[in-house]
Amino acid sequence: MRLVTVLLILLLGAAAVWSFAAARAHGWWFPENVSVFGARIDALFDLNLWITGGVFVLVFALLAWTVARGALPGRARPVHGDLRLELVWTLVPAAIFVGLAVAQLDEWRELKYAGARPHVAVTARVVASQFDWHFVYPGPDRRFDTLDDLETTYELVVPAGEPVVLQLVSRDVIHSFFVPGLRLKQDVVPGMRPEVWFEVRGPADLELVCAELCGWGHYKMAGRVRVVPRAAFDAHLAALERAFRSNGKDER
Ligand SMILES: [Cu+2]
Repeated sequence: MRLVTVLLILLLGAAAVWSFAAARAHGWWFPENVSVFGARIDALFDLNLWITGGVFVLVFALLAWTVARGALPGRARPVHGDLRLELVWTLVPAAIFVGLAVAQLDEWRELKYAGARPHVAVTARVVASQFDWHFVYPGPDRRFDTLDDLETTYELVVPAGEPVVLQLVSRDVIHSFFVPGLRLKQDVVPGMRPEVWFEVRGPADLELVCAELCGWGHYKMAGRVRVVPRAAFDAHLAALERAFRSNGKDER
């Protein structure tokens, strides 16, 4: 019976490790990264994955060893108050976490600090609400909350080859703006207006999802981010403006 348990533990551990290797090989992974920043996020993700994977393998090996050895009559020994052990399991994880925190400081600063982001105007405001995404462009006067703002839904069009800054707003509860192809995820918290930025070199059509369980319709809170050349972006804005000025007469 003990042998079966040990084998099951080893099998389960091996299956888990295999699933990660197979996932990449079969494309059950993130979609291809198109953001100029994405490779650095992927490197951090891989670093985390290797560390947690190593700990996972270690724990499963230890578990199998403990079951194989500890179940022998008279060999199991209860441990109470082992200071050395407690120091090890406190200090080692603490060192790993502090190391990870330090390792990602540059990425955090460049992505999250308003002062470190590219100095360009906000391209669009993203408005999250139960259960869809709206996008507002500042219009010809380049200012938000004026009468010429252009609003659209579902599909956000942005220019390629230049930094894009988005301002995120929620109308109700906490949502999360997640574009896997950009390796970009940011919570949208009511009462706050976080800004995110990214840059994509060429045209791309990306999936946008809400990554925060925000109510019964969370599953359908999807959209697209379409990255197009600058000229096509300008044409898109011009078309939106024409539709807006025609007062709906252009729409059939
Ligand atoms: Cu949501």
